[in-house]
Amino acid sequence: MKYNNPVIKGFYPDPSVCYANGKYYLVSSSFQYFPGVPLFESEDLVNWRQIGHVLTRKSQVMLEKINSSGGVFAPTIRYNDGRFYMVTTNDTTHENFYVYTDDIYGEWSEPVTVKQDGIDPSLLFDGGHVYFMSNGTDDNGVSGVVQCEIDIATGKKLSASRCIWKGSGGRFLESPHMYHIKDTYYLMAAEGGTEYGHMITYAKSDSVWGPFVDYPCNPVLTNRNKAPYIIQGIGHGDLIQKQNGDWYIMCLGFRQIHMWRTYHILGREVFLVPVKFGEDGWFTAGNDGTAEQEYEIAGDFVQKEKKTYTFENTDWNIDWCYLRHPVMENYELTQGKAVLHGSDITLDCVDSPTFLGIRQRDFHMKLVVNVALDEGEAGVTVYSCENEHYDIAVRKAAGRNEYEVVLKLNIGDIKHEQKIVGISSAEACLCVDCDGNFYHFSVISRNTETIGETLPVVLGSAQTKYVSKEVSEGFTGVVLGLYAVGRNRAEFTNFNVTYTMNQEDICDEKEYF
Ligand code: 6LW
Repeated sequence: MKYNNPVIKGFYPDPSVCYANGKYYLVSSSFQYFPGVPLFESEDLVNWRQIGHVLTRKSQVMLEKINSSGGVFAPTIRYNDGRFYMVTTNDTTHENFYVYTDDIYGEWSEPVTVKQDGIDPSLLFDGGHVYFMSNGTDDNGVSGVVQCEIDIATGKKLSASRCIWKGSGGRFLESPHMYHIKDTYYLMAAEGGTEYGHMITYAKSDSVWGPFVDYPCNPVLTNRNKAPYIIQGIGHGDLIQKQNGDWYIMCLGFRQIHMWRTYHILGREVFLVPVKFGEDGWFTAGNDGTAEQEYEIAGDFVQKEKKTYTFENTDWNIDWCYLRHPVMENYELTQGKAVLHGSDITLDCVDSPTFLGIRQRDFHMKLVVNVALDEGEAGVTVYSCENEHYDIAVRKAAGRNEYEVVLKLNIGDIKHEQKIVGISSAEACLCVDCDGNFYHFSVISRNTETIGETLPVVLGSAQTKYVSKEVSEGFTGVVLGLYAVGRNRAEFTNFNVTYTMNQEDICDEKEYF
């Protein structure tokens, strides 16, 4: 059957995947968001269901006031002898650590630290040995893919850290993963940086310590010369064999907001690309080394996609996230309702404002939510980071016992109140529409009779590109946040995000020019 990429939409970068007991499991980076490391399950590699997070306790990860796009970097998931391991870097504290669990649906252990330099750690369980590799500097000061053997019970190094591969010459060698397939060790990595030059390269050897021989046609997978094409930045992947014997790379990539516009807002998403091994032991990937939107996969199943997200059909612990370590007393989350208590911490702070977020997963989107508050300000933020975010909110007017709805555009040092509309009560229905190129903001105040039959008051529009990663920098994507600021109580109800169109719909040049 045919499937479409991305197979997981929205900001879920740096995918890593393993197989255990009839299912596939996938993790992705989470940076400053908590809980850390989203965890997914699949039976076919195409349909993924988030089943939780790996780092669910503050004791497992330090996120206090960490910089945006710092914190939890690229994780690797592996399964060995009945136990799952997730190894990652806290880039802010420069620590590599792993946690483990024997129950994929349960809690994970406290962190075990490994004293090796670098980021993007990975593990190879091989013949009773456990190898730990990362992209960093070895004990002799040599940089590249660095490896040591560890004691998996303690994380202690059993050998020196040695540079085993320096990549194929691209900048930012990262995401090393080692595989022992038949008699050969394959070392796969990413190079080129996680932007438009991103690529996957590999080398092979008879020994886990090398020397490694580069694949003669590196990069094995990249979209760096594929244009005009909306899927870009293909890189950082993990190799996985399906139970029918077919091989795939699960990798990250991003979708430009338009074929001719080099901006991306949804973050780096998860792509599934077929791999073929040749007689000579080298493998190829995708279509002559590029990743396409559509592929065939063996199996009689359909690709399902959830188009609507509500309070009722999402799980507070799975679909939603917080910034850094949340003050949980500020959140009362019940069936069909989120009550947020604001603090003095605003969305501009590198801290933990009262913020309950859900990733934006596609370009064409309509979000509505009812907000009622007593004091201060509460609403919806289209959040890239503390510097770039668009906010629509109900707030109490300064010095008066009246309420208003405000649209605030924050683009770097430019902080602008675009429009203020008075409303006759302390509640309103806030609406955010996205068409790929613009966010459109409007309000339906609650004293109007029926939402469906009343024309909303338009507050304004803002270009999506200013909350893109090309402007805002860093490694995340847009998260739609419900927020409260001020010592207040804000009630959010009737939340609904509906994705209305497919990416193909905005590939049409006519729509932009
Ligand atoms: C991650 C690196 C990367 O550590 O981006 O695309 C960095 N790859 O491997 C942050 O996600």
